[in-house]
Formats: sequence, structure tokens, C-alpha cells
Amino acid sequence: MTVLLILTILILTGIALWQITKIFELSQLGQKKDNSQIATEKDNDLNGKLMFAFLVFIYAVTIYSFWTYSKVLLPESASAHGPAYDTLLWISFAVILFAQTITQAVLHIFAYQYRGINNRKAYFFTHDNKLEFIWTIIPAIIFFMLIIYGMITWGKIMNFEEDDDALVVELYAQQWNWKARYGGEDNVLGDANVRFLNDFDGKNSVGIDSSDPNGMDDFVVTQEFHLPVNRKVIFKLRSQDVLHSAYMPHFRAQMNCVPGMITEFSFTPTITTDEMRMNSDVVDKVNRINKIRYENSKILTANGEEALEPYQFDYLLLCAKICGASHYNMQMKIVVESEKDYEKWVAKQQIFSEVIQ
Ligand SMILES: [Cu+2]
Repeated sequence: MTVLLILTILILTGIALWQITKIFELSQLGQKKDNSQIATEKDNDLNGKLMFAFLVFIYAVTIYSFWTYSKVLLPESASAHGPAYDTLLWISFAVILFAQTITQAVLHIFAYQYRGINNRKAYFFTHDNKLEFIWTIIPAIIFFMLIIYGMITWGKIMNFEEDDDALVVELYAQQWNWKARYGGEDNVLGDANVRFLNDFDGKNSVGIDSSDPNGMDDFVVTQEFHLPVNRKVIFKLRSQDVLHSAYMPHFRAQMNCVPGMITEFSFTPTITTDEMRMNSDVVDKVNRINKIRYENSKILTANGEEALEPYQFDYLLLCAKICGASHYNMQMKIVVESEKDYEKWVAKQQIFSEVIQ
């Protein structure tokens, strides 16, 4: 309803503006006016200056955006491969920023410098092979280097080996929540398939195959999942219904979850949740959020409603594929902790053979 109202207002405003222009044109009828379609000296001068002003405008917006929004970027990466990924990102940013600064400056300064002036004649210049060669080969070499660098980084991140020490965790996506399954004592996930979802009166929430003995000690968690710090984790990703994407931004990790197949990603968490909460960028961000929450709570309590709880930083698993109505809220908390705390948490979980009894 609100959208319809806004649209109506916009359309009506448009019509009103159009009518006002027509009235203005009519009121000018009696006066002497240059109706020629050929640009005058004044037009050329104005357009040249506007081109230059636009250059100043885009640089001002760029600097303002860096200044204002760099604080909402992610904090330092919490995984072993993260720094390599971040370096790749920043180098790409730097190359793009450098190229865009030069090309935009040249484009707009030339438009201003060589704006139309009466009696000035344009220099007739068809082409120059040397120039063409230079501005083709330089971007080609830079792109080639960026792509090779990106592929090497990607290869290093993705070519993980299945070693025995790595913890295996399955992330199970469905509209619209996440579940995580652990292999239990043997660290081996039992076979699973959506066909088994209805077994055991719906208690088999990720479809574990009860005929596979490996699955009996598996356990499934729904609210949050825990990872021991400095131990490699291999994620096996599954989806029950549509395409989802497991996105763990603080660990610089993202991989699609595709129905009917198992995709994989691996990383080693290097910073515990408690340590990350002490990170100065995170502390600043939490303070900023809580200031907003505090102001909003004042309004809420004035209206007799409950105040908002203060925000506390947590690692998150999010969905990065638009997968339906509640996609925006498809998330799960991740806790990174010491091996000892992790073992304590594992001991509290109920394994599959207990669940189905
Ligand atoms: Cu999703």
C-alpha cells in the first residue's frame, strides 16, 4: 500500500513538473528567443565547465565514501587463508582505483579543455597504431596478471587435502535455516539423503541413512555450531530444496549449496570468538550499533514497549543466494573456541542413535 502511494505521488509530481514546464514555455512565447538547435558559444562553454565540475563531483563522492564507509568493512580475517584473500582484494581495488582515476580525469579534462570555441578548428586525427597498441597491451597485461594471481590464490585456498586431523562438518541448508552435522566420535559423517527425512517421525532432520553405522554417532545442531581454533575444518555442504550459499564473511569463505550434490570448502579458524570481540574494529562497530540500539530503545520504552538487547559480536554463517521470502534471516551463529571448550560442547550433544530412540 505504501509502495502504491509513493508511486502515485512520484507519477503525479512528474505530471505536475511537466505541466509547469509547458506553462513556462507558453509564458515565453511573446519574447524574442533563440530557437536554433545549433549550440552557441555560451552552450559549449557551459557544457565544458559542467564536464569539469562532474569530475570534481565524482572524486568528492569517492573520497567521501572511503572516509565514511570504510568503517563498515569486515574486520581482520579470522581464518588462515584470509590474509591471502584480503591482499588479492586490496590489490584489485588499488589497480581499479588507479585506472579509474586516470581515465576519468583524462576524459573530463579533455572535454573541458577542448570545449567548442568559435573559430577554433579541431585537429583531424584518424588513428595512431602505436597509441592503439599501447592502450590495448597495457590493460591486457594487467588483467592477465590479475587473473593469474587470482587463480593461484584460489588454487591455494581450494586445494585442501583430506587429512585425518581435519574436523568434518556438514552444513545443511533449507528454506530458511541452517543445520550443522558433526561426524561424532569417528569424525565420519554417515550417508544421508533427502529420502530419509520422514524417517523416525520427523526426528531425522537432515536425512541420515540409519543403515549406515557411521551415522549413528553423528549429531545435528540448529542454533549455533562450534569450531575449535587452529584446527582445519572441512565443510560438506548440502541443500534440501533450492540453491543456497554458505557465506562466512569473517572467515572469507563462501560456497554454493546445490540440491543433489555435496560441495566442499575448508578453512582453519585462527581467532576465537572471545578474541575477535576484543579487536578494536569490532569494538568500534559494536559500540556504534549499541548507540543506535540505545536511542531506539528510548523511543520503544517511551511507548511502553520492551527495550532492545545490547548487541554482542558473533561470527555468522549466512545465506548468500536469494532463496525465497525469509532468505534475509537465514543465518546461524558460529562459535570459535579452544579445543577444550569445544570438547565440552561436543560432550553435551545428543547423537543420532539417541535421538531416534
Ligand atoms: Cu538460502
